[in-house]
Amino acid sequence: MPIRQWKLARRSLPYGERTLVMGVLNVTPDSFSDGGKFYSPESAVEHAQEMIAAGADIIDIGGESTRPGSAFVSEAEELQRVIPVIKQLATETSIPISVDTTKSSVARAALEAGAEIVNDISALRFDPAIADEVAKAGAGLVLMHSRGTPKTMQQLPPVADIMGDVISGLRESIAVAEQRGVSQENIAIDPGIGFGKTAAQNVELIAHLDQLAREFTDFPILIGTSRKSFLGKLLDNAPADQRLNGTIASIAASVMKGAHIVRVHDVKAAVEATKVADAVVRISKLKMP
Ligand code: 9MG
Repeated sequence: MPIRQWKLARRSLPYGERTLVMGVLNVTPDSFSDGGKFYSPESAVEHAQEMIAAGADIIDIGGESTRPGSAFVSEAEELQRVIPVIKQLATETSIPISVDTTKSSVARAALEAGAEIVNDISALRFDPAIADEVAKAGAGLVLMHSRGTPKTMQQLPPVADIMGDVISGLRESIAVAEQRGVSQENIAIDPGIGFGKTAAQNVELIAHLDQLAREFTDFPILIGTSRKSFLGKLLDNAPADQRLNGTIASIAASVMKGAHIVRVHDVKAAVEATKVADAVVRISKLKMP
């Protein structure tokens, strides 16, 4: 696989050589997968350090829950949750920090505090001015496909052609980002597993990730399957804390289908899984005619 560079605020991250692991750090009181365990800034920073020791390449810090049905939090509340953690982590670590937000004001403050990536689950639909902040900072931008809002997304009628919807939605978001000055080399794309899709459509998106990779050859592909409810559905309604094996299987499948970055809660397990999947991908590519 060719090695390419994803441009961030103060460095470039090589991708394509091995799968990069993004560790999830939720600083919300109600995070669906970790029960809001890392809510205080001290415990959040400690947990980030554990993920870095386990091999995380990026830490993604979020102060607004995106679980299905969750409501927006105020800008003031979100700032209060994420900024102290970003500041502290930026002084203690050298790996890139990502902020998971849909608000341009939070993106700006986070980039000033030391973040290098903005992870926008609305792909600029909620606040296109996020692109202005990213462009000014020369930061990385994750454009994730979603439908509706976290509050409404699971009530929406399913679309007939989910692949088509993801491809056209991401194309529109890339165009908005570029019109506002974000360079193509700063953008990563994400199919948005679990955001306004049925369980079957989530599986379909993983199965057809290679099609997404062919449509968007110049962009790193990020995917987040970790502990999500479609895994619970496949695993006899297993609760979030019983979905590790399913998560690992979905990561291996995603890597085989072309994912460059995986967003996960369980970093050590994901690092080990991606090492094995990467070795298989490398051999498969060498043997291709
Ligand atoms: C914040 N968040 C929750 N799930 C996500 C996913 O699948 N991708 C990205 N980029 N962010 C996510």
